[in-house]
Amino acid sequence: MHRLRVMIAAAVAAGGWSCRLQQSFRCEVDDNCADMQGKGTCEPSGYCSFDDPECETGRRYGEFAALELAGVCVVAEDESTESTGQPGAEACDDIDNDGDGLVDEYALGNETCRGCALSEVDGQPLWACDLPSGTWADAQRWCDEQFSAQLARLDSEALRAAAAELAATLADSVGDSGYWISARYDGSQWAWLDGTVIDIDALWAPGQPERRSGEDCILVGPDGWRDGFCESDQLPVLCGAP
Ligand SMILES: [Ca+2]
Ligand SMILES: [Ca+2]
Repeated sequence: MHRLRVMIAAAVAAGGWSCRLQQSFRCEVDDNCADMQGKGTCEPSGYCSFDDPECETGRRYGEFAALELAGVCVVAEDESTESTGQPGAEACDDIDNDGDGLVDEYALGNETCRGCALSEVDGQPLWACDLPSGTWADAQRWCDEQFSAQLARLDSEALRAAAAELAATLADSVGDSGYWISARYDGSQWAWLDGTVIDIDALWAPGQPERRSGEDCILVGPDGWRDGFCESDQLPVLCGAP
């Protein structure tokens, strides 16, 4: 109980506390983990640990770490999730911390990463990156390199609605175009990267598609999809599950 009271005090002091006792507490620096018995450590996972000689690393997560970490010994940094099987909280660090096969995806406390806004819709991760990724092919490569992901495949109404909502927040300069996604014209039909044909007729933005020569890649705007020039450069990119 002593540790519990101390952690509540620390959480309140750090301003990160709301009214639910079962809520976890995230730290940014060691000072957020202040304990009356000594100072705690803010681990790379974003949760506090405290000295415990029974742990190999000498540190054990406090009660207010994420549910799967609370009370668990901290694992040495050079031991990956794969080797220990111990899940961690996903963080923007180029590592699949929680062992779900996705790298740097959305998690509570991991809402932005490398200039991208992270979200999850229908259990699918989205990385909305309002940055100059390049052409459609560059964008696909970029999703892979940054997040071991690929251009987003918007299979459900919920995913399409989320993409439109994200596109509505884009700067005016790109608002007329939108995000690159996985869809493109394969020479005879519109299809996702894996070749699955898209039932696209109801998805076009007003006035689209224009079908000018070379407009074979899809951009998602706030009001629907448009056919864009695959070689258009410097456009934002929406990455999705690999
Ligand atoms: Ca992960
Ligand atoms: Ca990570």
